Amino acid sequence: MPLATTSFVTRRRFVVGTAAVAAVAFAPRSFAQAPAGPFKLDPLPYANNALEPHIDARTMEIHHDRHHAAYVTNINNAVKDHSKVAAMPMQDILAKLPEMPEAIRTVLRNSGGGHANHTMFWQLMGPGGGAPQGELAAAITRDLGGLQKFQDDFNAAGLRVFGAGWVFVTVTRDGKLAIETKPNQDTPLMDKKHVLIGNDVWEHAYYLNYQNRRGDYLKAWWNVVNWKNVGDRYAAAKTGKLTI
Ligand code: MN3
Repeated sequence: MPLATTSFVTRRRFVVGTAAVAAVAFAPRSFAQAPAGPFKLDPLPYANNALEPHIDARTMEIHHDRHHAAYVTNINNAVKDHSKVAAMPMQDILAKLPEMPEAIRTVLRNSGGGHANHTMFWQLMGPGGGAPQGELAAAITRDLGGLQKFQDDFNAAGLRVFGAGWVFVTVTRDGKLAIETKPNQDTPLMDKKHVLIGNDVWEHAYYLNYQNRRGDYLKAWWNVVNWKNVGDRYAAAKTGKLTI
């Protein structure tokens, strides 16, 4: 019995150790295998732990370094033999999905949408979020019933997304705001609209900390919205300079 126990523990340690080594070895190799471009994964504009306690460092690391990285790898692989598509900005690809080559259309929709959504998502978050100012604050009052009603409605819409998807605020060229949801990695960019903000309600965005409590994640997320960045996006939308 003591012998069997020792042997079990040793074997278990060995297996765990091997898995850990394999995981460490795998991460850099998966980056190295990705084609060089044309689409790029920008580093997070803040540290992995900058959004704690609302979003934990491990979630940010896996979300950015693995999920988002995989979307970028997928689209770079897909456009390898499609030089015209490879030369297009992502927002144009998504706005013209029905015109894209059929063989890569689904990858462009899922991984291209994922790349656009996550690029926007990292950019609009940050520590020390502040509050909406100026024209943006006025638009929230005018179009969304004020900040509190807007946040309640946005959270409710995020809760209603069945399975994986996103809740967005779209913005028109004249600054009008509206709440909209999409399944999977779809984005209003596919309807030739622009996105002011969006929250990722895929389980990978919150499961480590919140498990099934998506409503708690949606409420906590407002603590990491950087309203200065959102204001910059609003100004860019009104001057026609907002891309993804
Ligand atoms: Mn995600």
